[in-house]
Amino acid sequence: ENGQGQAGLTEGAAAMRSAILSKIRYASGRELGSARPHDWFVATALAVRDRAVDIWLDSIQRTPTEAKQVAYFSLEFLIGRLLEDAVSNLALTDDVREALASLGIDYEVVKAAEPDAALGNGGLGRLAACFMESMASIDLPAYGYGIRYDYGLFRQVITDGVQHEVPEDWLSFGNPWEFERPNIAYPVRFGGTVETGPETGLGVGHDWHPAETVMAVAYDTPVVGWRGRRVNTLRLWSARAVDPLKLDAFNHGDYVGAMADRARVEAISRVLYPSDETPAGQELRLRQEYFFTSASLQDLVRRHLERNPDVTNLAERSAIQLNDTHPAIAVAELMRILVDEKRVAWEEAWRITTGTLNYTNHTLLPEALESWPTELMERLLPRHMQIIYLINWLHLEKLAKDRPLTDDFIKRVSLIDEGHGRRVRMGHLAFLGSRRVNGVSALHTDLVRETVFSDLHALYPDRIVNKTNGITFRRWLQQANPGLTEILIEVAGPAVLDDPSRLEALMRHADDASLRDRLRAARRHNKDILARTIKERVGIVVDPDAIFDVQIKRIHEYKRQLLNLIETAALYEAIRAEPHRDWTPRVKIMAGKAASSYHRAKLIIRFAHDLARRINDDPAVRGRLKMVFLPNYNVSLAECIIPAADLSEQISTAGMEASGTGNMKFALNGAITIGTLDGANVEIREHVGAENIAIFGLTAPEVAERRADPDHGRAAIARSPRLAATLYAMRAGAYSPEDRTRYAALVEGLSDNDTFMVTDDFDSYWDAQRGLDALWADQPHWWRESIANTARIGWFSSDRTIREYADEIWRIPVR
Ligand code: DL6
Repeated sequence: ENGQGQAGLTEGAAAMRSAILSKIRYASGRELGSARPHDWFVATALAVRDRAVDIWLDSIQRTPTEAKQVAYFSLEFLIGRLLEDAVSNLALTDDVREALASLGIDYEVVKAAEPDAALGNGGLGRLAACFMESMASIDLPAYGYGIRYDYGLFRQVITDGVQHEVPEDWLSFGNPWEFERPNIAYPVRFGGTVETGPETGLGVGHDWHPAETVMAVAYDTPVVGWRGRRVNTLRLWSARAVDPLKLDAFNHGDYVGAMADRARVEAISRVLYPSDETPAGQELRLRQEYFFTSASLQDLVRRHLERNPDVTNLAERSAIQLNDTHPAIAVAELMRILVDEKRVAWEEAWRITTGTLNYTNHTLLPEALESWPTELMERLLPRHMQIIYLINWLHLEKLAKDRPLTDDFIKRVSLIDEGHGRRVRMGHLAFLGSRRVNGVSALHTDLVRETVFSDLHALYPDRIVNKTNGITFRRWLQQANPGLTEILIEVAGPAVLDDPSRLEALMRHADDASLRDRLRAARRHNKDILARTIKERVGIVVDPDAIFDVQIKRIHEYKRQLLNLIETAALYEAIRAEPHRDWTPRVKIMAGKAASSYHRAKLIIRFAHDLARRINDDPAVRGRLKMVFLPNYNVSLAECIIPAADLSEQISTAGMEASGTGNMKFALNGAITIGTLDGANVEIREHVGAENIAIFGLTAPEVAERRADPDHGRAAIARSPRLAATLYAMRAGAYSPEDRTRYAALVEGLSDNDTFMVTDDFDSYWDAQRGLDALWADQPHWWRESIANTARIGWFSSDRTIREYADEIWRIPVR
C-alpha cells in the first residue's frame, strides 16, 4: 500500500475501501501489489454496483403491480463510461475518491481505465442513454431494450489523414456492470413456411414453421438515477446458437464446420451497424432488428403475464417507445404474439398494439428512412409479411370507406412502396401501429407533418406530437465540468442540481466581474486539460488563450464540416494577406467519425488533415490560427472537449438536422453557438435570447426555395470573391501539393450540385465568425452572453423531455 492507509477515513470511505479491497482479492483474484488500473476499475465498479443492486431490487419490489412501465426499444445505447455516473448519482464521490487515495490510487486514473461503451453511432444512441438516466432519476419504472454488441462503433485510426476503422473490443477485459441472465432467454425464429389452415377469424389460422431458431440471452445493466432515487434495467440481448457445436462433425475432424452454424447465428449480436453495402449486410441488419424486437416483446409480455391474468390490459400497463424505425417490426411481431400465440382476436390485438406502441422519428434524410425489400421480408419473416399485408389491406379498406381512393393516394399511403422494387415502408408501419408519433424538435416535428408523413398526418391529425430532445445535466454538467458546477451551486444554491430552472438565478450576476473571472478561470482550467490532451494525442501545441472553436459530431455533408473547413482556409489566406492586422487567435477543433462506406465524408476528414498541416506548419499564421482534428471521437472525448469550448459550431443546412443534442451540451457549459436556424437551435435561440447566439444562413423555407434553382451554387460562388478564391486554391491543390487533384471533385460538386448550401451560406457564416472575433475582444460582453446560455438552457434537461413523454405519450403520472 502506498496511500496513507485507513487512518482518518470517514466511515463511508472506510467501508468503500474495504469493499474495494475485497473485490480486488476475491473478484479479481489478485494481490494488491499486482493490481493494475483496470483491476482497480473493476474492483471499484463491483463495489459500487453492490450499492446499486440494493436500490435496484428495492425499485423493482416497490413498483406497484398496477404501475404502468416504459419499455424503450433502441438498437443503440451510446452509454459511454458508467463508473462516474453510478458513483456520482449514488453520492459516493468523496467516499470512492478517499478510499482509493488511502490505497495510493488516483480516482481519475481508475475512471480513465473504463472502456467507453460505444453501442451507438451518435445522437440517436446518446439520446437513448440520456433518457435511461433521466427515467431512473425521476423515478419512472422503465426497461431499456437493445443489443449487447460484442463490438461497438469502430475505433477511428487516422493515418496520413485517412480514416481507418478498427474493431472496438470493449468487452475484451469483461464488463463489471452487467449481469448475464442465462435463465432469461427467448427463441427468435427466422425463415421457413407458413401453413394456412381454415380461417376461423381475421388473420387467424396460420401456422409458422420457422427454418431457424436463435436464442436471445439477456444481460442486465443497472441504470442508477440521480440521488439513487431509482435504479432501472438496461436489458441487452446476446445471440446464442441453440446447437453451439455439431459434435458429429467435430468428431469427424471438421472443426470449422462443427462451429459454422454458431458463427452465423452469433453474428447477429457481433457488431453495431454491419455495413449495409452488400445484400448479406442488409440481411444481417434486418435480422438484428427482428432479433432484439422479438426478444424484447416476448420478455415484456412474459413479465406482464406474471402480474396480470391476461394480455387484455397490456396497453394500460406498458408503453413501448420505438426509437426510430429500427424496431418498427414490433408492430407485426406484437400482432403475431397476440393473435397466433395468445389467441386474441385481430381487432382486439390491434387495439392493444396501437395502444401500447409509440414511435420517434429522428431523421428526414431519405437515405435513412428504412424500407425492406418484400422479397427479403417474405424469406426471413414470412408470417410477419402476411400480417403486414393484412394491416395494409385493412388500412386501405378503411380509407376507401370515407373517400374515393386515387391510385396516386394509395401509392403514397400504402405500407408497400411499389416505386423502387417492392419494399415495406417501416416508417409507415410504425406510424400506423402507434398511438403517438413524435419528432425531436419543434421545427423537425413541423417538417415530419409536412413531408414524410403528410398524408398519414392528414388522416390521423392528432397522432404526431413534438418532444424536443434533452440531455442529462448530471453527465454533461456535473460530471464533465465540476469547476463550473461548483460556481453554479454557489450562485444558484445546491437545489440547482435537482431543478435546472434555478440556473436562471445566474442572470442576476451576468454583469458581475468577479463571477466572470471565476467562470473564466474554470473554463481556462478545462482548456488547459484539453490542450494537454491535444498535445498527447496528435502532438499539436495549442494556446489556451485563443478561442476554442469546436465542431464535434458525425462527419456528414448536411452537418457541413466542409463549410467550417472552407471558412478556416479563407481565414488562413486572409491572415497571410494581412499578417499585421489584429487577428483574434483561434484554435479550430474538429472530431467525428465517417461511416466506413461514406467516401465523401472520408474525403472531408482528409481535407481537415491537409488543411491542418498547412496551417500549423506556416509560421506566418503562428499565434493566430491552429487547426486540430482529434481522432476517435467518443463520449469520453466529448466530456473532455465540451467544457473547454468557447464556440459551438451547429451549422447544418437548415431543415436537415432533426434536433442535435451537442448544441445543448455546449450551451449548458457556456459556449456561444454559431448556428443555423435548424433543429433545436431554433428553440435554443428562443430560450437563451437572440442576442446571445450567432445565427446565420438560410432558413429551412429559403433552402427549399434556393434549391429549386439548379445554378445556385455557381451563382453564390460568383457573388463571393472570398469563396471563389478559396475554392480556386483548394481546386488547384494548394492544400494537397502531393496530389493536386485530390479535392477537385469536391469543389466541382459545390458549383454543380451544392445540395447542402455550403456556397449559399458561406458569406453569412464568414460574417458571423468575424462578429464573434469582435465579441471576443470585448470579454465582458462575451461572458455576459456565455452566462445567458448556461442560465437559460435549463429547459433542455432530458428530465423535462421525459416528463413530457410520460405525460403526453405514455400517460404515466410522475412526480
Ligand atoms: O434525436 C436524436 C438525434 C438528433 O439530435 C439528430 O439531429 C439526428 O440526426 C439523430 N438522428 C439519427 C437518425 N439516424 N438514423 N436513422 O441518428 O437523432
